[in-house]
Amino acid sequence: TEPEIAPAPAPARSPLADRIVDTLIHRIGKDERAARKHDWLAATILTLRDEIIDKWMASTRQAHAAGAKRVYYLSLEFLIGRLLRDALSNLGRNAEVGDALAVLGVDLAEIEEIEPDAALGNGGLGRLAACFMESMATLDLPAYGYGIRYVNGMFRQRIDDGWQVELPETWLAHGNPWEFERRESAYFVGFGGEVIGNEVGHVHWKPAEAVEALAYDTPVVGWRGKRVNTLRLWSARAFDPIRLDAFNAGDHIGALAGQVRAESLVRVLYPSDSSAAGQELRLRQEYFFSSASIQDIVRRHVQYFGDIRTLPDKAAIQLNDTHPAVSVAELMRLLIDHHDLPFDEAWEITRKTFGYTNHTLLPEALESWPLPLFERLLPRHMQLIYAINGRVLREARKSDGMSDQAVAAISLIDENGERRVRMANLAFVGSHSVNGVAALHTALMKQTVFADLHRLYPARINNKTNGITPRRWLMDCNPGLTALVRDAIGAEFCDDTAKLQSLDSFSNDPSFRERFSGVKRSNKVGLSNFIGESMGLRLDPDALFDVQIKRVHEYKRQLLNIIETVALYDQIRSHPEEDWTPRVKIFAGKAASSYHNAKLIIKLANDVAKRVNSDPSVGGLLKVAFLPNYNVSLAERIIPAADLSEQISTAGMEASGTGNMKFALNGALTIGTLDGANIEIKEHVGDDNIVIFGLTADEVAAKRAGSYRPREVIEGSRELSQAVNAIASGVFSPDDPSRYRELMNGLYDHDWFMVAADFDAYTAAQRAVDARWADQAGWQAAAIRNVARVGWFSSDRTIGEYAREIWGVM
Ligand code: 26Y
Repeated sequence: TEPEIAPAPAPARSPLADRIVDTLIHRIGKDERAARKHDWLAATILTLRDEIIDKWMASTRQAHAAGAKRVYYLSLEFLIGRLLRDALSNLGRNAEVGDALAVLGVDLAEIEEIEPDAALGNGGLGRLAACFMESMATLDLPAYGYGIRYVNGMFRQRIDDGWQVELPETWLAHGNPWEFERRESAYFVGFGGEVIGNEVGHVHWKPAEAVEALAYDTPVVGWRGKRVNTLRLWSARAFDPIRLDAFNAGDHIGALAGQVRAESLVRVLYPSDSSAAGQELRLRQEYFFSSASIQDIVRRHVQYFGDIRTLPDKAAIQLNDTHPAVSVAELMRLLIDHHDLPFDEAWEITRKTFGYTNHTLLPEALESWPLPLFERLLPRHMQLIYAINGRVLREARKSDGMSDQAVAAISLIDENGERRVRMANLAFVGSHSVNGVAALHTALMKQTVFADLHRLYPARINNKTNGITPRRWLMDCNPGLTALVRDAIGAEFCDDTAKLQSLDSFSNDPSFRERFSGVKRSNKVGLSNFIGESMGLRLDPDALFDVQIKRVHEYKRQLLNIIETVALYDQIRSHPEEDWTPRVKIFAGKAASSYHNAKLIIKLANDVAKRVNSDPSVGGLLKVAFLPNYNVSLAERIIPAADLSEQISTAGMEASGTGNMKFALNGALTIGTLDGANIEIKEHVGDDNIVIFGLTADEVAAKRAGSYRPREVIEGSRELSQAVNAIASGVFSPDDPSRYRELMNGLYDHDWFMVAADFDAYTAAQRAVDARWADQAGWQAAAIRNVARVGWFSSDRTIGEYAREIWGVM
């Protein structure tokens, strides 16, 4: 018989639970019974925020009292994701808040899940900015992030019949409980008009139109809540929200035109990370946020320190790529026109204050603006850029051995064809430091895009290899692995990921390997359940999970992976008797809405998935899944469940990559090319714990310069030609057999991304992966060594280097 058990007394409500309920009632206006999940989420965030505010103010006061130098990170993108879990765990309040909510009948994990992602960025560059913000707070650096409060961030991706469809993402639909509107911090930002006065006398810019920039602040909590910094995002509004004269005259729409114009500035994130938009709205966005940020920085400096000439001692401004590069001209304008400094002094202050980070060498992503457009929108800045250019070119001509060609390459104005303003050159000459984001990338910067500028300013280019925050990308997204590691080596790694090193010897411990693979398996079960529920695809958690998740771009070569998948599919079908490794190929990623080939590659992945997944003859040996709407939260789900990390860009083209670091930290093995940070990951984990294949950057350059004939390569490889021909002839697209003909013809004709050239090496590497997988003990040991040896790729290490070597704040 069942023993009789008295019902447990309802646990008493903690003061924290009372505060959450109080917030719910008084700030959301709901009682407990009427509250829905979103109300609980908002009440929890607001309660937590109230507690954060004290630390926030203490951080500001402390920086002020110390007269500290501040860091300003200017970025058009911050790809933050969800904030609640991150903030809770950084404050060490997870359990406490979870318990308080449980007493109220609310599941913390459930409400964490409905927080919308703040997706104010495209990909790597925006996510890096978010990791950096967290690390700057963790390292107790007084720092501000500046960006735009887009109403619509990164689009939501739906897959309709295999095709990407872009939908607006409305992350602000339920309000944003994290942010504070700062009505007192508003700035005038002008556009167009004319410049009055001349170089000698006092110059004054009279803009033809203006908007007001309005600040919204979000707290950024560092690890252990040591410090809380500010992410300040600008919104825009018209000075006269409504023109009453026009309204009264019956022009109801025209009366609101100013407001609409202002709002259009902050409406959308440009969803491309590969080809510069070149549109007026983009330049307006760049200037809008640069001007507001620089005005804010200058105002704060003058208010705290009195003398604008000490700016470089008290402010370090980092430009996240060239998107905020017009800030260089904006600071010059404020120093000269508003603070009456002579040009030379203003130039010295400017250069000492700015640093510039380059994130891409792709020529089509290098920003430049048609001169007439720039001049019309920013006439005073155009003058200043001419003046800066005059100085730089004089220096260049004086320097030994500068050819006319080199001088032309250094010029801020591109004179080939339509004249354009080169933003990378402006950022370069306006900064005391120019950095790349991985060793190879930095070396290539010196050899290619910036070769002549590097000769003129040889001390300026430096490397800062990227990193990721281990809080979000290990401790928060992979609690199972975190607990296991803590049991094995203690908790010190939570404060210093270099300490993960002590895990290394555990790779030889069979019982630890067992537990390690148990954690991985349970993460895989979790992901399988998610995929089962969301897309109705059943996966075997014991198969090898082979993952490529990132923006879809030809240089990242999802196509190489898909073609190899087709070849493997073919092999399995023709040799079913062989001992194939069961694999799940997982893809996710968005394509820029105007990028035809990238969208076609998404369709191809889906077409291949459809065919392979419904073919009983491959049994459970191969499955393909394209997960829709890749974002930060989905990455947090997938990465802990990955066995194999695909980092297969054409060598020389991926500046760094940061996904590669996240996978390794979560115990996946990398299959990759010698590109970006893969090279440094290989140096850290050791040659035996990574699978490298393919052409080097030098070999790619040589092939491109020489006589590379992809057609011969394809025809020379039976597996490759079979796969390419199958795709080209419509085997995967029976409803439209010619769908992929052009895409495949591109491989035959030029193959810029070396898919054919690297195919055989890639296939061989994949078969080597199969062999390694068969030796589970060896695989787990290598995976453990990855975790133990990639602590160096923490963004704390990266930010420490920026702080000491660029910003002078540590
Ligand atoms: C001008 C506009 C079209 C544009 C917008 C966004 C151009 C580029 C971008 C974003 C580039 C980007 O995300 N680059 C990535 O930066 C990461 C962080 O440094 C690198 O890890 C990654 O290799 C690089 O592609």
